[in-house]
Amino acid sequence: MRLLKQVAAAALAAGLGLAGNVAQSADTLQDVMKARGLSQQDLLAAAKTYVPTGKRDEFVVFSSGGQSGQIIVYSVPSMRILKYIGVFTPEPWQGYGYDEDSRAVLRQGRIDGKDITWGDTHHPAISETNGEYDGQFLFINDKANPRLAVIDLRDFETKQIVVNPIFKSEHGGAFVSTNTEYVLEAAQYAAPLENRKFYPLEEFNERYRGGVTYWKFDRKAGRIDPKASFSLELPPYSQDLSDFGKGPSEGWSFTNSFCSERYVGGIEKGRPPYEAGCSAKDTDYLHVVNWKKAAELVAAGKARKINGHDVLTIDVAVKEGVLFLIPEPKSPHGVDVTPDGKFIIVAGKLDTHVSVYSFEKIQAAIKAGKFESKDPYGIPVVAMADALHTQVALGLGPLHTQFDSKACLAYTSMYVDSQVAKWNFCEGKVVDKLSVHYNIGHLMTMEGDSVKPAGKYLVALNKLAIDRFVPVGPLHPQNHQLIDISGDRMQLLYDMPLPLGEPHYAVAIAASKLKPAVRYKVGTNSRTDAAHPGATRAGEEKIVRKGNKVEVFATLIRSHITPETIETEIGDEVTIHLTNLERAQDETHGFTVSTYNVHASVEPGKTVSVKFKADKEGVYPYYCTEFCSALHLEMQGYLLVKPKGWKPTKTALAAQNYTETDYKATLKKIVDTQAVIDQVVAYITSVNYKDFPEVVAMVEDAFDQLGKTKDAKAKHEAAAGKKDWEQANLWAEQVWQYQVKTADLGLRAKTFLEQNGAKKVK
Ligand code: RUQ
Ligand code: CUA
Repeated sequence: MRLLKQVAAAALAAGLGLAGNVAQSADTLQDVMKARGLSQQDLLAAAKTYVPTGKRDEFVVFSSGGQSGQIIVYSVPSMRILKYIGVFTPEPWQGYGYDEDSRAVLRQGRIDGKDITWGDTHHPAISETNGEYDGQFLFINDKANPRLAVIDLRDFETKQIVVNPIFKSEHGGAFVSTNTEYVLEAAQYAAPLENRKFYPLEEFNERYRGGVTYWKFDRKAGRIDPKASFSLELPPYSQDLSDFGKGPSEGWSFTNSFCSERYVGGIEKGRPPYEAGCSAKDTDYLHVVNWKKAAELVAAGKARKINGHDVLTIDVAVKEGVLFLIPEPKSPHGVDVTPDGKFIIVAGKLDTHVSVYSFEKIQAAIKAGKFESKDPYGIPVVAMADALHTQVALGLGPLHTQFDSKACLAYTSMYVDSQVAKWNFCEGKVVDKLSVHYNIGHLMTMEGDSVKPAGKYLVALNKLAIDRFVPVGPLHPQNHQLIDISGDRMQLLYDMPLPLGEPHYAVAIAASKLKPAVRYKVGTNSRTDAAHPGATRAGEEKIVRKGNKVEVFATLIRSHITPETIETEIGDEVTIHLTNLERAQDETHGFTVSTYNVHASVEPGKTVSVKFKADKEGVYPYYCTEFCSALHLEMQGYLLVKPKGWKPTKTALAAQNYTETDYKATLKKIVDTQAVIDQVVAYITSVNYKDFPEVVAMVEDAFDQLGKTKDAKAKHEAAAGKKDWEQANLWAEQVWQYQVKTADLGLRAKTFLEQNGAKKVK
């Protein structure tokens, strides 16, 4: 109790309980507890998850976005959502699917000429080096339309989508080998491997097949190399989850199945449904594959081409000794290799046990040629008894297993029991159980798939939320529950609703391992990492017309889009290349043209193109869609779509009639603002600002802005010399605009320095 009180007091000191309407009336932690009906346990949980402003979380989670076809990024322990990454589905904020360059990525995901603009994402995987997460790349699969995507963690953007050449659905991916040589994708519902080929269900056993694809990853290019990838043909057993071996089991991979009955339903014909026929037998098969040897066989030309893709057929795989089966209890779901690579843990959905298979025993049986039988396709079957290390009764509906930083400790989700079981896989005994809400699917520990799990936290990815949150209609959010696993007993800390599809699996990495960029090299196409042909430097903006093709080379910088007018004729094909000239952190500009369904997110340095046919006469405003600066609303322009053969009758724009008095007033404003800037500069240079890289960048940017005043100043003075007060006043106003941006940055830098303990120099 004493300790709890101390923690609670510390939490209060950290600012807990100062939010919301209780803040006015409740000044002590006791008051807050009373007013909000909180227990000591609640406060402890709150203190463990609270991250004060300015501080950051320890882990970053990449969660599948389920039917949204996206990835959700949040951080632990605060469970704050950081980003949604558009993967298989257009995502307007990032311009994903609304600019040409990202559309090119989505187009890679077309299947047989069809645009597919959604995905059912299930399993994300982080790239590994020597079995440890390296934070460079992220992969995720699409179960519905068998595809795999590559996301680069330098910018958290989707770079590539590959379509599985032989499957019609998949599930057991993405999983990576210990040095990310391959990304694995296993089929789910069996189908003929040839594309556009019909065989009746009566020929299921002969013509339908499952399989597993090993996508070759080229780390240097940051892309999958489809030509160097291959698949292994497997029987139509409804393959499911998979995992790569590591350590002693390096070079091998493991894939479950859940309908080795090969049952074909048909309730409309009076046959018992799939669910009955697919769970009739007591066991299904764990597929054990020597993928290293399989890759060698493919390299040696032993594969067959199916749809132009290398496939190692079952008979070759059997003959060459790269494919084996082991029975596993009824309708299993997860298969997870332990961090030491010695054991393979299989959870049987319809069995109360988890089965721990020993890789050593499996190898011994294979080496001795000790098989209990062959399956109908001639694949040798190792007896379960010869492969098992132990079986542990955990409860109802065990699904997935993850690992602790402490040796031999594992956590398994139990769907039917709505519980997490903590157990010891070396000794085969249960250690602790915790109820979760409700019907947990996957669970995930920090870096839990790697050879070095980080422990500390576990997230339960619950399928149902039921009564946990304020109701929002019949469709409920999912519930991710954060659990403290640092002690002997598990402690539930936090419930987070995830309202963007059903996240199946998630992976978490230490935030310190991620090194995302702040800006692109100017003129980069972020989707290809190459120089963008539409890249434009300051002062080189132009509009080029060739026939009916209009190409605009535009730039964006606070707070203007150059050019500010785009004149076209009806029927023109318009391409607008946009380069963000900013170097400052977080100075993203957006771009859209009214009614033409285009949008781009242009981060500092990026070049991106939007394209459309100007097929409707009219006047269409375009503007910056990110609130980037005080004059953001003024970051605008007009697309003019003129009728054919239109001729102007008026040649000058309306004048404002500014006077010398206006000009002088603006000059005064400039002098006053400069005084503010000088004060801020005096402060910044009086302290050790150079010790703060963030501030150095801001100062650079500020002087950048200030540097632009030179040109505008020359213009207003020249105009004043000619007594053209309108031009003089407006160019003077432009000088002031640059000053305002400079001052804005300077003040931000000053605040930063004051809050981060800058010290006086000299
Ligand atoms: S799923 S709840 Cu991994 Cu697709 Cu198991
Ligand atoms: Cu740029 Cu708003």
